[in-house]
Amino acid sequence: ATAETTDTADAGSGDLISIGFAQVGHESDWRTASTKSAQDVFSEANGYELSFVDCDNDSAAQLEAVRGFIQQDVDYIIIDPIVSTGWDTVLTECEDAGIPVIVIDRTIDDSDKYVSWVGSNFKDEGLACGEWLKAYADAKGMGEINALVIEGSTGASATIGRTDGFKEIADKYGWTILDSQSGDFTEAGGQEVMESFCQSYAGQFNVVICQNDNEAFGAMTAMDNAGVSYGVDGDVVLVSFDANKPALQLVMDGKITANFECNPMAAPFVEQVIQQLQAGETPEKEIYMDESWFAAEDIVSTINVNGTQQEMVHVTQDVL
Ligand code: GYE
Repeated sequence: ATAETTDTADAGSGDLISIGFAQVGHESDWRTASTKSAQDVFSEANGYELSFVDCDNDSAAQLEAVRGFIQQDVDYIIIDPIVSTGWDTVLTECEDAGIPVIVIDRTIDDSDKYVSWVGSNFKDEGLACGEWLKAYADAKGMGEINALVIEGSTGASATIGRTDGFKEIADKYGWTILDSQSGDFTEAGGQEVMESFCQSYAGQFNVVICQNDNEAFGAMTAMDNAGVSYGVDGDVVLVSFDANKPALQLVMDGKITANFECNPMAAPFVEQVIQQLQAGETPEKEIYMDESWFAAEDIVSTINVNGTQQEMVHVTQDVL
């Protein structure tokens, strides 16, 4: 796929701070919110000139986009890395060109040649999901756990963290993960994977973990079509990540049993980093954003994640 560039800059806008943003793509509602956050914050009215590239989930296109920003000689480069590896060469090129890089959302695991990273702890999200499920299953007397996982895009740190976190808890309590397949963080992908799961594991599963809300929407369609009931009154516990508004409504309706938030609004934090750099200050290397864990039923109030007690939020109209 060819990446599409939208350059919102006026020619000769010399006083604006120029920024290139290599975005993952447009696979999910979360992503749409992330893009909007950047476009709102890095507007001309706020003193910025944003070159935005939608990399359409294509790693090669993303490297090309970053190199394009080096050629444009932008002041700062923001990268939301589609995959976590393969970055050191291009980040060295950014460094040699004297352009500071800020990484958002997903992490880069094979290079630290960037100023700051702003995002979420995906492993903690997976651990939280597992610990909540343990408490919920005990409270409901569920017995054996037989789970199916619809993973996000392969190689994305968000996928790796959520998968590892949940698996760690599944191993700890001796649960069975019947299968774990990528739905590519899309609704169509979630539906397709769930359709095949419904055929291969008919009657064998009681938990479905979707690594984002769009996959959960697709999985719901597939389960509806296959006559599988889910949610608080159904046979299958349905869990999701992201907690976007329509998905939280589904939690309130009892269709999604629990949802683990991931905050897409990184841009205001990135702006702080840029303003610190402009002022000659040294920003923090890692900036974690706040997030909450949401449940349809008010039966598990806190869960222990990595040694800290965290609150589960019972979704009501007030939360929406
Ligand atoms: O969960 C998903 C998006 O990287 C955390 O990517 C992000 C994930 C998010 O497509 O909806």
